[in-house]
Amino acid sequence: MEDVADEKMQATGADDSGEASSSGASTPPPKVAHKKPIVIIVIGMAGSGKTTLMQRLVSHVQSSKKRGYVLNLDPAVMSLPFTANIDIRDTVNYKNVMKEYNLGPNGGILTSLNLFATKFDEVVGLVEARAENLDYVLVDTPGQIEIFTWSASGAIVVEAFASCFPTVVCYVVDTPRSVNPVTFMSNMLYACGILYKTRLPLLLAFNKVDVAKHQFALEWMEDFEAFQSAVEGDQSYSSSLSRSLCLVLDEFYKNLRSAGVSAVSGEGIVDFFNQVDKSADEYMESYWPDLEKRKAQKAELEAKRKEANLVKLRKDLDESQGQRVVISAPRRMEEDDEEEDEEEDEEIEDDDDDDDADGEEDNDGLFREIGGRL
Ligand SMILES: Nc1nc2c(ncn2[C@@H]2O[C@H](COP(=O)(O)OP(=O)(O)OP(=O)(O)O)[C@@H](O)[C@H]2O)c(=O)[nH]1
Ligand SMILES: [Mg+2]
Repeated sequence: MEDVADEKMQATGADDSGEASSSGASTPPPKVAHKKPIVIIVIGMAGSGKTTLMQRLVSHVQSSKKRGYVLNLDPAVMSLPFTANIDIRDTVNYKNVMKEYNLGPNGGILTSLNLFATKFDEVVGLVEARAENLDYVLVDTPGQIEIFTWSASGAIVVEAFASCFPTVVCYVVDTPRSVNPVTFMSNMLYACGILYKTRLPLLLAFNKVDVAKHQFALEWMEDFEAFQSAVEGDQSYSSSLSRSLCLVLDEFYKNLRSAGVSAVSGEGIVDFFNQVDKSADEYMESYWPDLEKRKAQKAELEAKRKEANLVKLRKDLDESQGQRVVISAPRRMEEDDEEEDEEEDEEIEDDDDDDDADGEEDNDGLFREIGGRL
């Protein structure tokens, strides 16, 4: 897979300048150096323009002589307008997944990503191996936004990157559609959910500004009365809900950065990257120390658990005085159950063997190897 990825990286046209990215706070913690790439995970509703924006970002990275690494995590995309270094479609066959698990298109995409997530440590390993020579890692995702609001795979992908590199979530908003206050509000609720779930810096990319400017959205975010007067005439349930929610979201808006962009014309892309760099600074200042703290707490809990087990073991040894040690009664019962199960299993072994063989064959069919790695 490395060979394939290398080949593809040449195809992206990135040069060897190896320039340091502009990420990092003024005094970054020593573990994450400035040279680490900034990961931009592009998320948004179906049709908001994620893939087109990715194409624009890839071409901007290339033309500004930076080095980028590109990932496609959309298993159902028909054709990509950019070259991906790692493409989920090379590993998981989305149509096979649908057939295999008897799923519709949405379930198929979700399950494909879940399957791919089981291999995501390898993906991050590949990026880590090249980290010194990269400025940006760009990640395209499917329009099934629930992947990032509640599915396990979204959390795995985001956390795997965020635990190694400055990571920024770019939430793409379809600006012309968001002129409707209810659509705007539903976009903001998704973005809010993602912000609080990932705790990462979130950058709103108001896309398609060639069609409609995003000024109205900025006003609604700065002044809730402006938003309320936009929904004033509408007495529907969703409008009155939006009116109430805009008061709640006031605090959330303060934690956001935004940029108006056009993936088609390239308008606003320079400002977009400035905002990305600022978001990466924010990652270093707030997310990274928090991550370190969480890691330390986890290590402390683990050490306490080990110590408690040791104390229990010593006590059992003292009590048993050299006889067989029973660490805990429930465990013993489990063992007894297992022994009984084993006896039963032996009786039906032949049938099971057949089933396993079938299962394995089916699973293998889901994964296509790339260069023997994934
Ligand atoms: N006018 C205009 N159209 C855009 C822009 N960005 C994307 N589009 C159009 O919006 C449509 C959807 O774009 P995609 O990039 O496929 O959207 P997506 O979010 O990747 O869609 P899914 O992968 O299906 O979720 C296409 O017809 C694009 O040409 C933009 O900046 N301006
Ligand atoms: Mg797309």
